[in-house]
Amino acid sequence: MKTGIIGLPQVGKSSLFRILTKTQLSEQAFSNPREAHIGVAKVPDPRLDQLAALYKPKKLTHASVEYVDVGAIGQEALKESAYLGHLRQVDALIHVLRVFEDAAIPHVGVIDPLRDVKNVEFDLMVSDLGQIEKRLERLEKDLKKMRSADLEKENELLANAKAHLETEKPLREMEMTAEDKKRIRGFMFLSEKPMLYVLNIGESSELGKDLGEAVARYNLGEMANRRNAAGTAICGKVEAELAEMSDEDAAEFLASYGLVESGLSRLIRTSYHLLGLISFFTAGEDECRAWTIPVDTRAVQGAGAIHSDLEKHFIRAETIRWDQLLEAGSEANARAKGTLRLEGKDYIVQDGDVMHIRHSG
Ligand SMILES: Nc1nc2c(ncn2[C@@H]2O[C@H](COP(=O)(O)OP(=O)(O)OP(=O)(O)O)[C@@H](O)[C@H]2O)c(=O)[nH]1
Ligand SMILES: [Mg+2]
Repeated sequence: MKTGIIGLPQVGKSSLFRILTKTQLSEQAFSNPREAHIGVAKVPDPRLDQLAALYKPKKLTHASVEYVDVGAIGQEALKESAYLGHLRQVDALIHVLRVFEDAAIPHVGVIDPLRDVKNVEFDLMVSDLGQIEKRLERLEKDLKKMRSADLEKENELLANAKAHLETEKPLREMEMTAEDKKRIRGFMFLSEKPMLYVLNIGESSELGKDLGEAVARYNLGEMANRRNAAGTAICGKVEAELAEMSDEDAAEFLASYGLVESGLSRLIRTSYHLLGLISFFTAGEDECRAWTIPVDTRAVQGAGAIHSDLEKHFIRAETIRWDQLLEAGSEANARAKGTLRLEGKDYIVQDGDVMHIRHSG
């Protein structure tokens, strides 16, 4: 699962990418605006950290998400096939918005993130619309030559999508059946991708408060509450400093700003959930680990995320919520207390479950 980082020129996209993925890229690597950079970020998870404190495992493995940093967005960039190609293949988008003031770094017009959101959304929709129109022309010709139920369905769906876009609403807000979604999946429409708006705010003495209020203050609440969208804020400058610190120093630094966690942690988690992903855990003395699965995954498929053999030879999953396990102090205690459950193949795995897969293989 990949998340693309987009935004207008010089808003802090690459800076965010660098702190997210801790990728050491030379300045030169950033000089080609049509080149995409791909990196992996660990998904911070205090629940997993607490399980690790209990088990003291030899190995601790967090979930991870991939991020893609591309050059600045705009109608011109979106006409380039290399640029479009990078963006199409991601599963969700993060739109970085400039709020920080810095006279040395150019920005088009005054600071106005809502305007920037609307402009970029418009560009994404124009790009999708162009693609749809091209396909509709082709379909019209093909349908004249032969009748096909499949092509007719596609034609109708794309005509609906076109009408939807013409009301200036992104495809992520369109009502679609699972079948419709599948039918248009191949187009990889940009405005259909889940969207996280990220306000990159300046430093302040009340950073905790300012981060918390930013989405409302810059009038993004309405946009961020729409279907398949979310909003959050970070302070890129402070995050860059935090990234250089030890965990202890970072915690102290955050506390001095009245924060319990960094904006970056929240951002990663929000983008993880926006992708429709949750984590379940396996815990033991060898390894404590988070496994990534889509919401509504059955236990037997969850087992498959660990190893295909576990899926094949699945018998049952010993399951307990992470906090119940911590409260019990051990699996044996949990079993005695009755909080450890035995779940079958069709159990829907919940975010934060700790599972032990029993298998016959
Ligand atoms: N003051 C301040 N400057 C920042 C912040 N984030 C980035 N910058 C600066 O803004 C400039 C652009 O940052 P980048 O991260 O390269 O921005 P970008 O969006 O990737 O830029 P392009 O890829 O060229 O569109 C650099 O000089 C950064 O040092 C921030 O939070 N505060
Ligand atoms: Mg950049």
